[in-house]
Order: sequence, then C-alpha cells, then structure tokens
Amino acid sequence: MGTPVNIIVGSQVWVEDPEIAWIHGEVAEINGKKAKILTIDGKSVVKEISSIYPKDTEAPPAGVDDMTKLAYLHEPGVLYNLACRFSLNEIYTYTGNILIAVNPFRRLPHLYDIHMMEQYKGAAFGELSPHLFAVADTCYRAMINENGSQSILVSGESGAGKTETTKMLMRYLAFMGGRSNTEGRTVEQQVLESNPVLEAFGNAKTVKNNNSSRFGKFVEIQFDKNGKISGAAIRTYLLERSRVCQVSDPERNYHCFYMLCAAPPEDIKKYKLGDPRQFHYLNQSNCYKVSNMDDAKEYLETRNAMDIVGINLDEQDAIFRVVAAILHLGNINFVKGKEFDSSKLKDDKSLFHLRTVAELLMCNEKSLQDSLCQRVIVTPDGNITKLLDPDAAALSRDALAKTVYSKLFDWIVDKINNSIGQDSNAISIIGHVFKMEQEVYTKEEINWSYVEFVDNQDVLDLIEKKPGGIIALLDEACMFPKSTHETFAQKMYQTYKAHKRFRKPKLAQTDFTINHYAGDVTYQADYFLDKNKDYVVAEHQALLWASKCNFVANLFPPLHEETSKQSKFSSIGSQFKQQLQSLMETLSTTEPHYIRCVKPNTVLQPGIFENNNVLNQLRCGGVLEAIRISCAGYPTKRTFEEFLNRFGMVALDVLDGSDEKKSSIAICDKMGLKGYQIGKTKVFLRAGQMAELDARRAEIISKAARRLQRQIMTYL
Ligand code: AOV
Repeated sequence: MGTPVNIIVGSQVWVEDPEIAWIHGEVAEINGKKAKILTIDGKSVVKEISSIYPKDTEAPPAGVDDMTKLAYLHEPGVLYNLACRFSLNEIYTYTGNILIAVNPFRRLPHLYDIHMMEQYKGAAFGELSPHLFAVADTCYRAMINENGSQSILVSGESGAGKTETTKMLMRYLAFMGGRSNTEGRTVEQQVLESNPVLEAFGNAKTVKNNNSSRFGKFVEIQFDKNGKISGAAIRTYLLERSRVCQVSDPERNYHCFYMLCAAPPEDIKKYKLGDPRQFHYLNQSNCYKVSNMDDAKEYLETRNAMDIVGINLDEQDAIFRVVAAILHLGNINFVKGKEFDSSKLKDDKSLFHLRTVAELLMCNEKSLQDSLCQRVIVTPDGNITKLLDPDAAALSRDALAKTVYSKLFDWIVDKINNSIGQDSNAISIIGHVFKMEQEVYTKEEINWSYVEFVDNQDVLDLIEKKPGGIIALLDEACMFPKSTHETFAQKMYQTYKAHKRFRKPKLAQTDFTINHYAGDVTYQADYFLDKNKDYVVAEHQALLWASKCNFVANLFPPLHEETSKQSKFSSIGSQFKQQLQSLMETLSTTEPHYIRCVKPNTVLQPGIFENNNVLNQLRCGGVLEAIRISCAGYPTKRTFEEFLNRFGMVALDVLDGSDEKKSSIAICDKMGLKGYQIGKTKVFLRAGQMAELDARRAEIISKAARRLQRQIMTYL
C-alpha cells in the first residue's frame, strides 16, 4: 500500500491496534521518524510514521459504495468503510469490479425479491446500490452483447456466504433467462432445485458454518443465442470423505444421514433405522440437531427436489438404501479371531448390522465379511490371502463406507447434469482487475505505466512441481503403506527446510506454513494422507460390482488393468490439481466477475463485525492485494470540479477561472506533485498525493483560523 506521507501534528490518522486492528487518533507530536498519537480510546501511543495512515476527515459517515471513491485507499480505510456500511445493513460494497459481500447472518428478504430483480434488470453498473444482481445483470448483458461466455468467481472462507450468493445469482439468471413452463420442468427450475439435493448429500454442520458445503463447486449455466437458459453443468471437487466415518464434536456428518433417521415410519422400517444416537458414524459427536433445520421436513423436501431434478423413485430408493447401509456398516465391530492377526465379528449386534448391510446393498453376506476382514495380495507367484487384525478390519470398513459414499455423491452430480442437459459452451481469470484499470486510463487518454504484478511462481512450484513439489511428495507417501502423517511431515520439513516460502511453525509436529502471496497459511498434515487416498480397494469393487442391485453395481464398474494400475495412485491431490487446472482453463477463456464473500464474525450472529477477522479475510482473499495493485497505479481519481472544490484554496493564486483542467494542473505543479496524470475529465493521483494535498489544505485552514482568532482577539 502507498507509503503515508505528510503526516503533521494535528493530522487525523489510523494507528494499528492489537484489539480492533486499526484505531483512530490525532498526531500530537513528531520526533524524527516517530509520531506520538492520542487515540480515541484515550491512550497515547508512539509509532513509526511509516506505520500510520491518514484518515479522511471528509469521508461520508455512511461510507462509500465503491472503495475506489475513498480519498485514501489503504487497509484501515477499507476496513472502516465496510464496518460503517455493515452497521447500516449495507452488506454490498464495490472495489472497482470486485463486489465485496459481508454475510448479514439474518434474512434480508427484500434485498432479493422480485421487485429488486426488476430494478437491477438493465440498470447501468454502479447506478444503483452495489448488489449481486448488478453483477449478474452485467454478466448477462455482456454475454448477450458480446456473444461471449462470462464467469463469476465467488470466493470466501467457510460460512462467508458463497453458497447463498451463488443461489441468488442463479435465481437472477433464471429470472432473466427463464422461459414459460411448457414441457413440465424447466431447466432453470432444475438448476435451482439441484441445490437442496447437493446440500443434503454434500453439506454438513461444522464449527464454522451450520450448512457448510464440504466440496468445491463450479456451476455453469448455459444460454442459447436468445438469452434463454438452455442447459447447466455442475462440477464438484474433492468431497470431504473422512467425514463419513469421522465426526468431531460439535459437528455433524452429512445432512442426509440425519434426514433419513427422521424419515416417515415406513421408510425408517424399510431401512431398519431409528435414533441417530445408535450409529457409530453419527454418535462420535454429541450434535444431532442444527438450529433452524428440521431434518424430517428436509427429508421430504429433498425427495421432492430429487423428483424435480429427474431422479426417479427407484433411484431415490436405491440412494437411501445406500445411505442406510453406510450407517449400518459403521456399527459392525471386530474382535481378534482364532488365527494369528485375524478378526471376526464382535457380537450378534455386529452380525445383525452386517446382514442388514448385505441386504440393503443386495450383496453376498459372506463376501461382504471377507472383503472387510481380508485382503488378497497379488504376487508374481499367485495370489496370497492376508488376514486383517481387528484394527485393520475397522479401517477397511471405514474405507468401504467412504468409497461408497463418494461414489454415491458423484452419481448424484452426474445424474443432475444429465437430466438438466448440457449445451457445450466455453469461456479468464486474474490480472483482470488490472485490465479494467488500464481501460479507464485508455479512455481518459493518459499514459499507462506498467505496474509489476506480484509473481508467485515460486509458491506454485513449491506445491505443484514434478518431481519435488508437495503434491508429488504426498502422492509418493500414499504409495508407501507404512507412511503416516508424521513421516510425511518430516519428509516435507527436510525437503523444504531452505525454501523461503515454506516454514515449520514452532512447536508444530506435523503442521506446515506456506507463505502465499496474500499471506501465510498454516496447513495441518494430520489426515492429509488419509484424505488423499482415493483408490478403491479391489475387494470392495468386486463385492459391489456383484450386487444384485443395478444401481449399486453401476457405482462400481470394473476398471481396465492398465487404468486401474495408473488410477490406483492417482491421488486426490493430483486429481484436485487436474480439476483446478481445467477450471482455470475454462475461466481463462471467460470474462471474470468477482464476488468476495466476507464472514463478519465467528459466532455466526447478526450485527457483529470483528475487525481483525475481516481484515484477515480481505488480506487472504486478494482484496487488499487488488487494492495494493491499484495503489501502484493511480488509486485516486477526481473530476476537475471535485478536485478544485477541495483543493482550490491551496493555490488560489494560480487558478485560471475559465479552465478547470489548467487550474487542476496548476495546483498539482504548485504543490510539487510528481507523476500524477491529467485525463480528459479527471485528475489521477498517485498513492499518497491526496494525503499530501490534504495536509497542505489542513495547514492553510488552521492558519486561517488562527489569523481569524487573532483578529477577533484584537477587536475585543
Ligand atoms: P459458504 O458457502 O461460504 O460456506 P453459506 O453460503 O453456506 O456459506 O452461508 C452460511 C450461512 O450464512 C447461511 O446458511 C445463511 O444462514 C447465512 N447467509 C449467508 N449469506 C446470506 C445472505 N445474503 N443473507 C442472509 N443470510 C446469509 V462453506 O459452504 O462452509 O465454504 O463450505
């Protein structure tokens, strides 16, 4: 960010504060490079001048709807502006072409109703208050006018509001591109209804969000040349598999498990379910209910949404049979068997659950037990059967549960895609904040000087490079049966100890920190390995492929020898990378629009704005980075009129009453500003120059006030 200049005694400034991030104060003394500041909480602090920022005393009390309208584009200014707006329920703010959306944690129904949609329809961007509908509308119109694909990138941490934002975007696009319902279900209805289905199977209550999507999502909505919705594609990334069999208090497993346990009695009977507290996969946590969520009602709604997206009743039955089977599977326990290192079912209860699983999955009971308690190892001399001890058998059981669940999830996503229908369409990312800025400069016919973009290739190399990157090490670790997250972490510490982007946090056993361009992120290597292993155990595949239920069998088609060898070690890490790459390719051919969601507090309550927390998200989300980049250009733009109104007084002697442009140049020159630019209608100032002018202005005002005071004194 711009280096603050011209801080003088009496300047209103922002000072760093450990509790509220930035606090407002007034400079009381300056001593060389340090300043003493009296802060509004009554304290006096001494800071390096280079660490304090000028506060715009003329900022409108209700904030500005676009950060680029701030006189000073710096971190505290941005933060304070968001906080002001949030307190007035203004949750949307632009930063140039990025829309920042702060989660209100309360329903604001009017904000998204049909009247609102009508207003934004066709309105020029920036004409109305910032809104996600404005982004959607701009996108829609650009698509029609330029006949090119568009993309909207919605980002933010867990619980920041991405899913809600995406839903509203989809709703707006359905409003714009919908057509009257003639042939039953419309595409847009199906697109909207795909949400509850995906959420039932892919969302769960976490500490950070009561309805957290445990997968990445990319939604493509396709339009025909008349601007009507013609298809949609939903791509999902990296469902969190471990949650199926490991839940920590106070979180929950995926919603569908609790919904099914709250189903009408006939379904409960059919699937041999009951109280969720009896199931190991659910009772590891004491949390069974989510506030404002009625599982029984959600069950019926999910069934209904399944109808709409084209999942027929037989398929629905099969899906819930699989969900129930997973719950029963979790209750199969093992104890030591007769032979060395072998295992057998613990008791009659376990036998009951084993039988129920076999029944629900329509597979052979004995084969099911064998697939859990033994492994066949293929050697050049033939196959050897290895028995599994009780711990290994329990792991095998969990692996089966995870595999079945993730295949089920993939099936649902595929099904939705198939029934909505695809209309192939293709379509840029990053560096774009930049391009837009350049365009403004070009329009104003001013020189554009190249601004260096932060290069983070070294971070990408650290993660992705083959061989030697973190993902490559992870893949390698997954191939060694004996590796643990400790050995994986040790290997990383050793390999990257000299890498300037990699750090081992003090005291950490298995954590590691990567210094990304936007800041440090610490990752936990615990369970990294487990989450990375995605291959299907051959025994499990064979068992389920033999199922008498077509639905189940089709989730586990046999693999070709060749592909099976290869894909066996295509870990989730590499898959994820490949998926991301293809997403990046799609995005690089489209026009991106950015929405950055911000979570104002960690208690998920309305009305609370935690400064440090928000700041962190702005830093990591690249918002401040985007601002930093624009600061490197000409962050402050003012029309000649605005400029003269504010700064005319600093150079009354040089004003040319007839020409605003000449007067503006004269003021800048008299003030000795370097590197500013004059456009056709605006003055473009470099970082800090606004502060410089303001300081001069404040000086003149205070001198004038003193003079006036002296005059009054003389009269008295
Ligand atoms: P996420 O998608 O960003 O988290 P969500 O979209 O699920 O976050 O939002 C979390 C919760 O915040 C929602 O369930 C709503 O209660 C509330 N919320 C978010 N946006 C709004 C809004 N515009 N108006 C009212 N309430 C809102 V995650 O899926 O965890 O990454 O994985």
